[in-house]
Amino acid sequence: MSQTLEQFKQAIVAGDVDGSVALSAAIIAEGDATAEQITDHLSAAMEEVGSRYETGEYFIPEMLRSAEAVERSLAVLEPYLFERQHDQGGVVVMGTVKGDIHNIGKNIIVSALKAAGYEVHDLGVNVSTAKFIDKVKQVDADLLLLSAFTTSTRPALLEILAVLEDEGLRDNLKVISGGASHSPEFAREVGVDGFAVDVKSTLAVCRKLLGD
Ligand code: B12
Repeated sequence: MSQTLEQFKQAIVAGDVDGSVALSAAIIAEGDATAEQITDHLSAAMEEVGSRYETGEYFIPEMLRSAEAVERSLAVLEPYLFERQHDQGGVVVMGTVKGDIHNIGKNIIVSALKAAGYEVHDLGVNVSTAKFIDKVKQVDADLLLLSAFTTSTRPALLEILAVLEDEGLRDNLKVISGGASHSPEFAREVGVDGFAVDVKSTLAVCRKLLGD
């Protein structure tokens, strides 16, 4: 199993869409990988792609091919991931905040939460404050997860928190933020209830805030 997961990770790093889809099917056929192992390998692959981009080894086309490999693999893997759900999760609204279009890390967290048994409403990227608030009300969310990858998203995060407060929605809703460029200090300053850096810590924060 670990060999297939390793090959899967390498296929994503290489931007090999067909290879990563075929390996996703192999992971399902082997049947012994946990949801956490799968999302850990997806994250590690994209972190590697991110650092290759930053060091100038990869350019935007390579990165977008890897992103497509993740997206297509998740489409294959999601039913398998959901079969293995173990938590009785709450209702989650998630999206990338206004002005920000990064979605790879968000999509991985969405899949991991669904796999863990949460009901997840994914609003996509560049999501306005109004859209977040409407969805939180509509589905009576327990958790609002905000992805923010660039530091210029700070006003958007502050606006969402201010509107939630004004509308009296803060008592029954926990807000968690995360994404590249986030630090515990940034999260504290903005005033969210929780912050996490990867799949494992995100699941831990969600469980803690829901009192599981
Ligand atoms: C891929 C990428 C892109 C791709 C995005 C493709 C896509 N479909 O998402 C493209 C090329 C489009 C892009 C564009 C830009 N990018 Co860019 N991008 C990256 C890069 C290299 C990797 C991001 C990634 O996918 N990482 C892999 C995933 C798995 O990790 P992740 O995103 O961090 O997600 C994990 C955690 O953060 C966490 N997480 C994610 N969301 C959430 C939410 C919650 C609630 C929680 C708890 C946890 C959590 O869990 C995830 C899984 O482990 C990063 C650098 C980096 N190393 O992060 C820069 C980076 C994020 N980009 C950056 C910038 C500046 C930009 C641009 C403004 C560039 C430009 N000048 O045009 C534009 C932004 C346009 C916009 N309006 O948003 C900067 C942000 C810097 C800053 N401090 O503001 C970074 C940090 C690069 C850098 N060092 O300068 N980018």
